[in-house]
Formats: sequence, C-alpha cells, structure tokens
Amino acid sequence: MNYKNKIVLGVIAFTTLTLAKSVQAQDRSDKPNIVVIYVDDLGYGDVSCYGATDVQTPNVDRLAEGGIRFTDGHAGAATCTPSRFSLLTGSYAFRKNAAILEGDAPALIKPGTPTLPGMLQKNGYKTAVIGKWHLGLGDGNVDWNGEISPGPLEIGFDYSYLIPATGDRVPCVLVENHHVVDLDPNDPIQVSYKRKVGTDPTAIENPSLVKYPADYQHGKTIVNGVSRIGYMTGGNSARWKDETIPYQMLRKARNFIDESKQQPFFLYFAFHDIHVPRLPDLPFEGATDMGVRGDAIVQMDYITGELVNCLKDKGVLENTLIIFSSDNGPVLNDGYEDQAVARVGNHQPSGPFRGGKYSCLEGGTRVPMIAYWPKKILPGQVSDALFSHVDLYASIAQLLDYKLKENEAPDSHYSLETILGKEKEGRQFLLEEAYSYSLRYGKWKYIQPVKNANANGWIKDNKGIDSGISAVPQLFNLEEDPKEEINVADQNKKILNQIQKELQSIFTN
Ligand code: NG6
Ligand code: CA
Repeated sequence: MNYKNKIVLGVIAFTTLTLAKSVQAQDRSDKPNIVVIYVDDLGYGDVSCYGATDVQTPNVDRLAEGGIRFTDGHAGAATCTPSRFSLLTGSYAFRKNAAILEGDAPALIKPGTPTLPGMLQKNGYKTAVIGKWHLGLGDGNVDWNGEISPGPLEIGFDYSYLIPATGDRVPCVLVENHHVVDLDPNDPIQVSYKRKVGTDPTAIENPSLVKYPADYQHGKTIVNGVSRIGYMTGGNSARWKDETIPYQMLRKARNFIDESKQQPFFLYFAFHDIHVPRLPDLPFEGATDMGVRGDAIVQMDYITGELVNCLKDKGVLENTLIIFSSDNGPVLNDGYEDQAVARVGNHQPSGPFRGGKYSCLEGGTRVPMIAYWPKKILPGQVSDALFSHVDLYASIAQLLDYKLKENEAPDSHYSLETILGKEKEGRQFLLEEAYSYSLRYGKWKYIQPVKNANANGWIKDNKGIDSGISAVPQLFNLEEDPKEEINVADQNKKILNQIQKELQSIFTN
C-alpha cells in the first residue's frame, strides 16, 4: 500500500504540545460525516443517470450531478453477504468463506475483527447501521426473545436498527440494538430453517393465502401475506409490515443524524429495496409500467432524496461524503412471481452488460456508484476508474490520516484520490467474487474455470441470468466486447498467464 503520511503528521512530531493540540483540533473539525447508501440488488442500468428511461430516479441523479458518477465501480461480490462482508472488513469474502446466510446464522464478523465502523469509532465518529444486515447475529444459538449479541454493536457500531437477514427470510421482525422491536414476551419467537415450528400457515400448504406465488424455497411461513424462506412462530406484535420498513428506517436515520450532528458520524443506510419480496408502499404503486420492481426503484429514489434533505435541513450536507451504491447486480425473478419478468419491457437492469446477481459477468458486480461531497468533490464528474467497495475502508482511513495496522483491512487499497475524482485510473487488478472468481485488468476480464460448471445451472434455470461460468478459462476484451461474448483466451496467452498468476497470488497472500 503506497500510503504517504501527510506532512502535517511529521510537523506535529517536532513542534510543541500546544501546537500539536491545535492541529489535532483543526483536523477533527475537518472530518466529514460519511453516509453509505447501500441499495439491495440495484443493477447498473436501474437508475436514470446510468441510462434507464422506463424509470426515473431524480434524487439519485442529483447526487451524480453534484458529485462523481463511476462507470466501473464494483461491489465486492455478486451476492449480498460476501459483498457486505468485504465492504465492512476491507477483506475479500473468500478469506472467510462468506456466502449467503440464513436468517438464524451466527455473526460472521467476530468481535475483535477490525471493521470500517470500528476504525471510525476510534477516530471519534458516532456510527450507525440502519437497514439490512445479513451478516449473522448471535453466537450460534440466537435467542430472538432475549439479548441478541454479538452483532453490529460488538464490531464498531454505536447504534443499529436491523432487518436481521433479508426481507424474504424469517424472522420477519426488526432488531434495535440488542432486542427485537415491539416484542410481547408472552408471545415468544421461534425460528427454524430445518422444520416447521408452530401452526402458522405456509404457502406450500395454503397457496391461496399469499399475494404472490413463490417457489418452494420461498414457500414457508406466511408473514404479511407473503411466504418466506424458513419457518417462524410467535412474535406477532413484532412482525414487520414490508410496506412501512423504508419509512421506519428513514425515521431512525433522522433521529441518528439529529443526535449525532455535533460530532462526525458514519451512517450505513442499507436499503431493503429492491430485493424481494417487493412491496412498495401505496403512493408508489403504478409509479412505473414495470410493476413492483420498477415501483420499488422509485420508492428507493424517494427515500434517498429524503435522507439527503434531512442532511441539508440539519445543516450538515456540505461536509458529508455520501457514497451511493448497490451490493450486487440485478435479478428479476428471485423466488416470487411478482411480474418483474413479465413487465420489464425494454428496461435493461444490467445496462450494457451481461449477467446480473449471482453472475461472474460484469452485471454481477458492476453497479451504480456515486460519490458526493459538496465541500471537496467537484460536481458533474464521470470517472472510468476501476474501483471496488473493498477499498472504501482504506480510503476512508486515508481521509482521516489514520494508518492501517498490520492485518487491518488486508485487501483494501488506499484510493481516496479516486473517490475525490483526482485519480482517473483506479485499481490495476480488481477481484469479482461470485460462484467462480473473475479478475479485471484494465480492459481485460478473466473468469476462472470451475470443474463442475453444470452445478451452477440453477442461475440460468431459476433466475434467467447468465452465470458466466465455464469449465474452460475465459478472457474477454471489454473495450471491444462489453457483453463478454467472445472468449479470446487462446489468442492472448501472455495476458491470460499474467492474470492467472495475479489471481493465484491473491489467493495465496
Ligand atoms: C437466495 C434466495 C434469494 C435471495 C438470495 C439472497 C434463491 C433460490 N433464493 O438463497 O431469493 O434471498 O438468497 O439475496 O436463490 S442477497 O441479495 O441477500 O444475496
Ligand atoms: Ca443483494
């Protein structure tokens, strides 16, 4: 990592204590608030500033106009848990075998692990996560009726308000700090991913009781008229209403910003939209011709606008760095027949790329990414720099003049200049994690072969998404072939070897 200590640090070492103190005080006042707005399953082509025409996202577009829009920004992985793991720890998901977790999975990031919020806390920030977690809770036998720990509060967040896993997984309750919200102790929650618990109906047994038909995996306990993955019973007073979740999140975010505005704060605002089940609230019904998926995008855009308005109203927008992005590429049918496929029309969720969520192709990880900071980022920029969310950790550390410790954020590169729009190249190599591994090297894209390529047939069969997986090495020239259709591995052996070597060195380092 080529980090250069700022000159001011050297100066401090040689001056009087008084001077050192005043410099530190000045540094502190310079610390911007940081808000990461992380949308779920939002594709490269799903917002109007990235080319969508069948859905309009004026609030997201305004962030792009006021800051930098990245054309080659990547989530760490093509699914949620691994992406979020690498965002928060600055290490690749494969190092921890991070894969999509069930709703009763234990905490994946153990207390003591260096994290982005933990690093910010040490640097005087107040930190919060509001929204989708999906990184596990508890130590293996989580009691939803008692104290839920460890979780975000044990790894650097001061406040948490969570959807524990995904909207389509039980338990369908919100967790604030260590406890389920609005739980009646006389109606305890029980959750199982193995067998039916209690007598609540399931869609498998009672298909007529649900709003949307679901596949078998999503056909278990019905909550709010929608069947989910997994079984739950009890907790009736605590069960969420999907339609109101974004508004509850917004209210909590407003409170947090209000209470924290005297000191620098970090807010990780993790949308549930536009993941399944898609249940946008009434005002957004029919906002697009695309049905609930399009309407959920409009709702997400509205909430984003309200969040920005809140920062403005509280007088802190000017010195807030907002990163707007998504945890992985798009998917239409992800378990429910909600008309997303039937009504997509000409809309291109992955923009000009092939693949989507679950896929090794660019559509898997290349997502909308915007950086906005009125005080430091010039408006109206477009950057083609290659950037991975795994680099946010080191880049934010750099912003605070904080030098990473050994073993802290091991895969995160200091890339502040890229985020600020001063550096246009970005990463030399960039790892994309999915059901195989891809490595970007400038215009080149390599996809590592897998032995049993057929095992991933479900991605195409169930999701209608090209997985990009093959039993032979694949190399694409994205400049000429952005859709990754012509394998040029045989014609470019030298590049192929170089990339393969680099990928091996990532795995063995
Ligand atoms: C999958 C679910 C999918 C979604 C995903 C997690 C299937 C058959 N089911 O197991 O519906 O919940 O997990 O999505 O694929 S993510 O965005 O949180 O990674
Ligand atoms: Ca996701």
